[in-house]
Amino acid sequence: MRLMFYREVNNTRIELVKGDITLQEDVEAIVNAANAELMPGGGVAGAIHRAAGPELADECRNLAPIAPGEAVITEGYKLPNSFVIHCLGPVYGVDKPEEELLANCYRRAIQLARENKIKSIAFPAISTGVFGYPKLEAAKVAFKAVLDELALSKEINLIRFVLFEERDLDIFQKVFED
Ligand code: AR6
Repeated sequence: MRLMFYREVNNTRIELVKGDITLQEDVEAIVNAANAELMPGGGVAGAIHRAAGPELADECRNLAPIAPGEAVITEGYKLPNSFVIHCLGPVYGVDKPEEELLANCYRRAIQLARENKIKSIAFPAISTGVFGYPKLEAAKVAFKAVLDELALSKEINLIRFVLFEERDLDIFQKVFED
């Protein structure tokens, strides 16, 4: 994992790193870019379920389906994290209004963290893979949603964006610096 950039906002450290969401050992909760059925699938969801083991899908079965913009929380099982917060992002061009639905994912995830006394969370770039959300637009929505939510309380210590590809890190960094 490579720390690229950080900033303090209202008592919270916001970090950008290049890395794998399943290898964030120092955060209490990681966020899954889930599907509606909360089943393994590809991308982030596949990686998280593989690392957590089959008990994660067992717990998820009782919580599915979820709608775009919604989030649910489970245990982390074999992951190094105590919790997984599963968010369903919008499919770009299909689930509308997509900005609002994507923002809801980030905000709801942070709210669930707060409700569960979680102080550190790592997010992937929700909806920017299979769901086709353009990265630059997604980065803008993600930061705004996180900043809006953090303005409401000081309880979260760390929010980390974990970008899988160098190019995505560059995009998120540019938006973050603006
Ligand atoms: N760690 C961090 N980021 C990752 C990782 C990883 N291990 N793997 C991929 N990414 P996606 P979505 C990046 O497709 O667009 C699944 O099949 C990836 O480069 O995982 O919300 C589910 O089952 C991309 O930028 O999520 C759903 O059906 C970003 O994470 C559907 O895909 C999100 O890619 C969800 O699609």
